[in-house]
Parts: sequence; C-alpha cells; structure tokens
Amino acid sequence: RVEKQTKDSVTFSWSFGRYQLRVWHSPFRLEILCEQEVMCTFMELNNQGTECTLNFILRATCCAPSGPSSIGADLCLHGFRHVYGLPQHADNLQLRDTRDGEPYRLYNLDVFAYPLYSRLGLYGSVPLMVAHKPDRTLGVFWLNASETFINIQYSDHQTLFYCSLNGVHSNFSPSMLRYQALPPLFALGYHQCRWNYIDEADVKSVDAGFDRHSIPYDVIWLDIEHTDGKRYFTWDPVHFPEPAKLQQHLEKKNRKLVIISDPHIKVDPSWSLYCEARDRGHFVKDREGQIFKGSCWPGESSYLDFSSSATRAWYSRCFGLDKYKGSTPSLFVWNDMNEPSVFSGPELTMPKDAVHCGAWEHRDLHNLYGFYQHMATVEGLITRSGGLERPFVLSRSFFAGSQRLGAVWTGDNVANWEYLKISVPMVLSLSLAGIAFCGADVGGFIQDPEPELLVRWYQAAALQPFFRGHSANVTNRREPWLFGDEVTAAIRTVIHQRYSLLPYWYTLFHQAHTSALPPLRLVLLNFPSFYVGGALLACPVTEPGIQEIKVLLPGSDEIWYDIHSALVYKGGRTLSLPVTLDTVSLDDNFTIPARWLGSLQISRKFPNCNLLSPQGTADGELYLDDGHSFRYRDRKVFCLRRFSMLSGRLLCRPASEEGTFDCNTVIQSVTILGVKSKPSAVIVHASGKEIWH
Ligand code: NBV
Repeated sequence: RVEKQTKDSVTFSWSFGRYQLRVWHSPFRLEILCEQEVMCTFMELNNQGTECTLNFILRATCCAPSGPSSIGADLCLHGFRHVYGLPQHADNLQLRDTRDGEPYRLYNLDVFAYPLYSRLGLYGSVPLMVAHKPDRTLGVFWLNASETFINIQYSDHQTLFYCSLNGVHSNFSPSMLRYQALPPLFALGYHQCRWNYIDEADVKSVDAGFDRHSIPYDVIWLDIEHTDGKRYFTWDPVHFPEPAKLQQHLEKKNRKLVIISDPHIKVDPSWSLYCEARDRGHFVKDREGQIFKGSCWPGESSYLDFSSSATRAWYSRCFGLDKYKGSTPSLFVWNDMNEPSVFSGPELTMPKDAVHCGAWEHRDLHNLYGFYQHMATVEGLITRSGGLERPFVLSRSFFAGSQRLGAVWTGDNVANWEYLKISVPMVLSLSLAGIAFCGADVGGFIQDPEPELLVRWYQAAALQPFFRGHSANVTNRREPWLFGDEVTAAIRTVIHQRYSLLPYWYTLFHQAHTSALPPLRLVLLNFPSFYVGGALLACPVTEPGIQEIKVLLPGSDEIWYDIHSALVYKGGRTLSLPVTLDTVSLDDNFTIPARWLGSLQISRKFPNCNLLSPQGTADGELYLDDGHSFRYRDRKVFCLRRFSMLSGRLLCRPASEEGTFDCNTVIQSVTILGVKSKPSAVIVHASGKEIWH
C-alpha cells in the first residue's frame, strides 16, 4: 500500500510496514527498507551527491539486427561486506572486489581444465548474489540469460555492483525457479563413470568388482563411445550389441545405467533421427536462415533448438522406450556439451547471431540453452514412465531453476590438490544459488591422481550431494580397488559412510524439495568447513601430507560430538584433530552438533541410529518414501517422522498428518551421546505399550 507521499518521493509498504519501497523521482532511484533501515538502493548513481546505493544503468552497446541490446545496472547494499553466489566460477566463495582486474562473467562455456581463481564464465550461470551481515541476508537476482558482467566494489559501508548484459531476454518465467526436485534415492548413492567403459564385458566386470570388494554403488555410466558414431540414441553395434540385457543385468542388483546424450546431432542424411529433426524444423538456424552447422564429436553437426517447446516435445519423445531402441526403464541420462559446445564456434560456442524459434538471437538466450535441453530430457524420462517415475538427469550447463530438473557437476577439473580445494567453494556457491544437487568429478577428470589425492577426494566428495567418480579417456583406470589394499579400504570406508548417511541425505533433499533449503550450507568465514544439513559439520582434508586438521567449531553455546569417537566439544573453539590416510574417513573429519537425531538407517547394509543429545534434548526428522516414484506427491505415500528427546524421553511421532507409507522400517539401535551418568533403566514403548526393558 502507499504509505507516504511527498513532493520528492512515494513510499510503498507491505508486511504490516516491515518492508518499504521508496521511489525518488529526481534523480530517479529506489530504496528498499527493512524495519526502517535502508538495505539497498537502486539507481543511486543518479543521486550523485550522496553515498552510493543500488543502481541500474541502461546502456546500449551492441547493435544486433534487432537493434541495440545492452542493458546495465548498479546497486548499492548498505552495510553488507560479504557477498556470495553468481556461480559458476572456479574461485573463492566470497566474491572479490573486481577493481583489481576483470569483472565476473556469466557466459556458459566449455572450458577444458578451467583456470583456477578466475572470473571467467564456466559451464552454467545463476545470476543470483547473496549478501550477508549480522541479522540480515539480502539477495539480488538478475533474471536475464544473456552474457553478463558483474563488477563488485567493497567499501567500509557498502558493496556496489555493476552489471551489464549483452542482450535482452527472455520468455523465462519466475515460476521456473521453484524448489529442488526430489531425486530418486539411487541418485544419492555413489556413481561410477569413465570416458569410456569399453564394452558390455568391461561394464560387467567393473560392476562385479564393486561386489568383490564390498563397495556399494548404484550407477554405472557410459560416455560418448557407447554410441554408433556419436549418434545419440544409438549403440555401438560391436561394443554394445545387447544394451537392454546389460541394463537388466544391472537392474537385478537394483543398479542403473546412465548414458550420455549431447545436444549436437550428426549431419547424416541416412540417419532417420537427423532427418526427422531437419524436416520438422528442430534445428537452430544461422543468420541467413539456413540450418546452423558447427563441428563437434560426430564431425559436422546441427544443434537442436531446445528453446522451442515443439523441439523439446519432439526430443522428449525420443526417450520413449519404443523409440529409443535398447533402452529400458533403468536407463537414465547425462546431458553434456550443452553450453552449447561448438568446436568451430567463437569461444567454442554458438555464434551470437544464430537464430532460434521466435526469431530470438542466440545472444539473447545463450545461458538458457543447456537448461532447456535438461528440461526436455527430464520431460522425456517422466513421459517414458507414463508420468509415474522420478527422472535422473545430470546436466553440465545450467541456469537459475535447473534445480527443478536434476543434478549438475563442475565439469572438466584436473587431478591435483588445487582442484580438490576449489571443488568446495564451487559446490557451496551452487548450493547457495539454489542448485543443490551438485558435485565435482572425484579424483579429477583430467590426468591421474596420486593415491593420497584420490582418497582425500573420495572423502570430500562423499560429503557433497552428487557423488561420482569420473576420468578422461587418456587417464589410467582408477576403479577404487586398483591402488592397493590401504587405498581400497579407505575408499570402501568412505563410501560405506555415505551409504549409512543416505537416509539423512534423503531427508535433506526432502527439505530442499519442500522448503528450498539446500543440503550444503555455508559456515561463514570458516573455509573449508561447511554444514551438511543442520547436523553435520564437515571439514575435508584438501592438502597433501596432512597430519593434523584444525576445525573451528561454530557457536559458543553449541555442543559438538566427534562422529567417530563420540567425544564432546564445546563450540567457539578451534579443534586440532589428528589425521592419517587410513583413519581419515568421514568419521575423523567432521563432528555432529547435538541438535539432530542422526543417521536413522532405513536401507541396505548398515543399520544404526544415533541420537545426539546435549543437555538431554535433541530433535530431528526422517523422511521415507518408495525412493523412485511420484506417489509421494500424487498419493501422499510417504512417511515423515519427528524424533524428539526431552527429559530423558525419546519420542518418535508423525511430523505430517498427510503421509501414509508403510516402510516396514525398524529402528535397530539408538545411541545416546552426552549422557552424564549411566542410565539405571531403559524402557521402550510402542503405541503406548511397554515392550522392552
Ligand atoms: O564426453 C566426453 C567428456 C566427458 O567425459 C566429460 O565429463 C565432459 O565434461 N566431455 C566433457 C567432452 C570432452 C572433454 C574433453
């Protein structure tokens, strides 16, 4: 409502006056206030005389056929000195002052072995910045999919952003930005990938290797060589003659196959899929109106125009079980090269003047190209199951909203310690920007990791949402059992630990799905520590030869338990924990705060239940459903339990009136930490009935 009007300004307010928007007419600027305090000012540069606030400056710098298409803005955030976000960059978590060099760039590009500590745009973009100061957090979201540059200037009182974008788009709607998709449970397990597993026998032998070494895993992946001449939706007839049988072989053990499907289509008039796409007008055009051609893995290729809903619908149908020969319901998909990568194009991507449906130039929607392929693939998998099953699709390129589609990863990293270290701020920055299902290739994609690095990478990645080992074609094989018993044992321990925490991860994804809170959360100013949910503090080892790790335990009133030793520590102090290769597993590297009832094991091999109770109280949730279908959503077939510990009583009760799911799960054991003296008796009740002493 209009709260106040003067000759210079008008003030609107909402939420009972808590928030206000004040518009000044000369010079024009906008102020956003919270509880009477100005948080940020838009167009403050117009107001030369006073301190800078938040400004957007419109500029026309580029003359496309459709006319000038550049827009600029600046804004000032008052009292904020820490700003995060704007993935994807291989850089520190906190955004830097850019006066010393280049601005941050958001322009989705295929950058092999990307340089570190760089503001160069990588595979995906989320134009969201989050600023934080005590008691206040503020987000700035710039909904535009064109090439974007952001300058940042910190001062004692404020942070100033300048954004400029080369283009104006979009037909993108904010409704696309809703919460994280709930992944199928298997997708939170461990994934084993390589460019490439050579043939069906190779896949089966790697699969058997996991069993032989008692290492759990859920998914094995096939890269581009599985196809017939890089024609996606086909199989190499020599190396993969019986793909459906291969999937059935895996499915018997409840394991899945993921195959790669890139957005470029081989120009091959003898291939029906190419002809269909060409004849139905599904390719991007060049500026002359001809089908755009560029080179990629198959040689001369054309690129599907995923910005067109008709093209997306056609592409989705290509995943139908009848159409995609050799596919079964246990096949899932990986979209790579979808920035898009064009080997013959400027900066290895599509020329900005290529033309999409509706006469949009590529420059206007560049950062959305991969998002739209991801969307079409997801729709394809959902449709394939008659709308019943949850999809799993990994995409290299992404935009704001990609969290609704599936997972992303940090692309072509290198097997060295610096890339392990940078993986932490990269996944935290993605999480902060809402892209919660993310991870980095374990071990580093390019080059060969030394065994110590490989182990440390497994230990760090097991604490990140998407957990996949992957390696390039020219690297040595690196299945977990190839480096001697000590390394195999360390990797086995850490993957087991991941599986024992799967119910926790799944519950965190349920929370992300319903409230948008990401599983990975920042511990401000405490790198490389981060929270996994509200309960775990993780501090991965990211340097070689480490014998001791220092962890700052947050919160002076908080009580922390070492997950391994159950030792109790008070927050607000820095702990030194001893570290060796074989003892450093997740156990040694993180502690659990007392407010959560930990790892209630629903699944597979490692039943346990930890109850963590400082001062006799603890509280937590557990979410369960069938792990794969939409029945949790459509028929409310799920179970959400709340566990609370108070005055020596542990209560387990439904946290939602709605769900009905007979999960047949029993709690096998309960561990209570922080008890001052040995209990004299333990009594267990079920439905009001005492059942055990
Ligand atoms: O398809 C091959 C690779 C893939 O393994 C990797 O994960 C992607 O990021 N792909 C890039 C293309 C070739 C990279 C040199």
